[in-house]
Amino acid sequence: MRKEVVDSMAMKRALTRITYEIIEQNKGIHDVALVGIKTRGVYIAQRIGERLQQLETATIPVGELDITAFRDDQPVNAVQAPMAYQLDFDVAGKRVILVDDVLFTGRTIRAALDALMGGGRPQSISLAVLVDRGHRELPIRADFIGKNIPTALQETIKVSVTEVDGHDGIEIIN
Ligand code: 3GP
Ligand code: 5GP
Ligand code: MG
Repeated sequence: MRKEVVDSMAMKRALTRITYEIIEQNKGIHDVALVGIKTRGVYIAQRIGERLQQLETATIPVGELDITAFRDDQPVNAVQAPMAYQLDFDVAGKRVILVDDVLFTGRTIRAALDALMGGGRPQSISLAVLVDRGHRELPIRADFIGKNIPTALQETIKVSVTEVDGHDGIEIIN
């Protein structure tokens, strides 16, 4: 069974709210850099980045991380390691905001923190997610949340973004 819980307009508003919260919390966007986690986190980061730039008339770096091979519950593929950790800008001194579509156990974010710290010493790291579905297995929480969607373990959240899926929206599938 599928149920749409967030439509494209509501998703847009949630991203707009996150954008304003980021500006407020950082007192502007000085030194702020966004890092999206592949796949859909990257598009969400790009959208937040565009809105931030429009509102603050400044440019900010938007990078991407692919940490799928580094989750502690996946077999590690050493050959992929250096590539997947690569970021196209220097995080040293930056206020990095990690961006992902869904926060679940927290293991992806733990791996992303490892990846970021390996590339320099950011001034700070915070986390923005479109959906927090609960079920954390690590002491990790998001600083900016689009929508809290409590789920049962066997349910999944389907996040659609126009860039990949042809439309925007969030569904619960069970
Ligand atoms: P994403 O790459 O855009 O984040 O993990 C591959 C895709 O499968 C993810 O897309 C994610 O949206 C989707 N997915 C749905 N349920 C799960 C889940 O429980 N774990 C993971 N890792 N991905 C899930
Ligand atoms: P975690 O590492 O916190 O368990 O899971 C976070 C990552 O797994 C996110 O990048 C997300 O894409 C994916 N994920 C986990 N659960 C779901 C889910 O229910 N729906 C979607 N779309 N992605 C999920
Ligand atoms: Mg994801």
